Amino acid sequence: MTDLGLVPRPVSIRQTDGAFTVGQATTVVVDPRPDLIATGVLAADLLGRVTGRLVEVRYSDEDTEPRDVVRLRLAGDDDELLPGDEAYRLDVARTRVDLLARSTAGLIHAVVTLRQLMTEAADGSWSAPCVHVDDAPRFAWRGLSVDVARHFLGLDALKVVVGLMAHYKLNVLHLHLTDDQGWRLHVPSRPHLARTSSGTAVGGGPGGHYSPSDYADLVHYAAARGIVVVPEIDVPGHVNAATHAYGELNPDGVPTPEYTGIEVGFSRLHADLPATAPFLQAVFTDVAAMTPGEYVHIGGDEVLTMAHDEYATLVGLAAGAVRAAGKKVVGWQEIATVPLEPGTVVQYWDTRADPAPFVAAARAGALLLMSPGSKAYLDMKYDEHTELGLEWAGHIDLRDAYDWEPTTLIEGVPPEAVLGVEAAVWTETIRDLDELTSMLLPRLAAVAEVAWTPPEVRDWADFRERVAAHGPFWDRVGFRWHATRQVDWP
Ligand code: TNX
Repeated sequence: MTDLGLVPRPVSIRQTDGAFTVGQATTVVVDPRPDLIATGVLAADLLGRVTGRLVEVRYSDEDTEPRDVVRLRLAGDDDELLPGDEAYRLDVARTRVDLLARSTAGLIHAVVTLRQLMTEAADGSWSAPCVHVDDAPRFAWRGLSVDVARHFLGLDALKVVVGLMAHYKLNVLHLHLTDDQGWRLHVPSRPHLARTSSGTAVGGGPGGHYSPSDYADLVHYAAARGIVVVPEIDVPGHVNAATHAYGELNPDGVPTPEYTGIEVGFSRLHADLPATAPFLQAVFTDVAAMTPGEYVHIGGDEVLTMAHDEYATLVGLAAGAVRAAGKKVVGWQEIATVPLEPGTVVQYWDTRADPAPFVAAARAGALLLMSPGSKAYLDMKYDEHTELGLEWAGHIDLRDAYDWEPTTLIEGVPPEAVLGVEAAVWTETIRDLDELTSMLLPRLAAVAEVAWTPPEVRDWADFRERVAAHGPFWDRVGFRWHATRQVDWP
């Protein structure tokens, strides 16, 4: 198990003798169905990149050529797979590789597992050991939240992050698109948001924003890799970029000055201003329209200068607009203090705060997303020597990010209310993709295993051995990463 280096660890894996070697003639074969084309191309592209060969894709519903194929198939009723939409089976034999799943998302997981199994021999050929893998995720929501507001990350960089997420079987990219320091998504009905407030970033960085077509490009790129994008428009605090663009959102009618510091909690909307409700309605309606996924995140965190009634009114307006547009609401843990529709997703983060409202919300029908600051906030420093990052939730070395159990972390939470796990990376101190990956790697791999692998087969000693093989992979791909001394890297 250990020596195969799979992260996250699959539910079950059996190794047999021999290996499959990718040769000149190896092709990817898929059923002739339009929804499998993109997945087949992705598989061929990944195999081609690993091996440096051009791998072709063919469509066929027969298996007349049993040799030298990597066969992707959607399961029928009599195929045996673990339960769930994302389950997959991977069979690597000496002559061929079979990937079976109920969905393209499941097939992508199988492709990723195959890719992680491939190693290069001394003669430059690439092989995967013969294995039988049966696998499925523990949690439905396995996310990464990226703050593109404090520092902007361009579309190309975000696509690299999407690829990295797919490599660890994560399936939700949560984008923190707005904050005091910048507004990063053009919203057609409020054009001044991006026009006036996207050119700033923490410390006077260059800023930037996504046009609707950039955003659609990202959403589709992610979807092809089994990843859904959840946009966050953070209200009713963290709104200086909005109040800078639209003075009507302020009691004196005057735009607030731009902000490039890193304090939190000072900016706010006002429930009693006539512009406020139409603003929330328009923005969330537009953002929902750009979102093929089921969820829109309304923020709701760190509103430090508002009476609770007004907070509840504003959260209610934002949530109402999201629901009216046919989407489900996600919010940070603070929204647990207001009445929520059942099925609302509440995201736990603040390990310093009293969890009682959060527990009560879960008991009343909310779903819980676990992003504990002290485990899953990958902008925390690894240790006191880490150059980048913050420290408010403590230091998070690899083992801290690995050794925790989402269903028992908070006493009194019903385990079945836990929808999933999400890592988060805030970018007050992080300026570009290299700095970002230096904080994500290796810890993102740890959080991904917490989210994917059942607790019975999850084990730190085993993980630290498996993850060691990923260092050379990150080097090969060109990711900057942190070589924590908790692992004996090769
Ligand atoms: C808390 S997490 C915040 C963010 C900061 C982050 C820094 C959350 C909902 N709010 O505004 O960027 O800490 O770690």
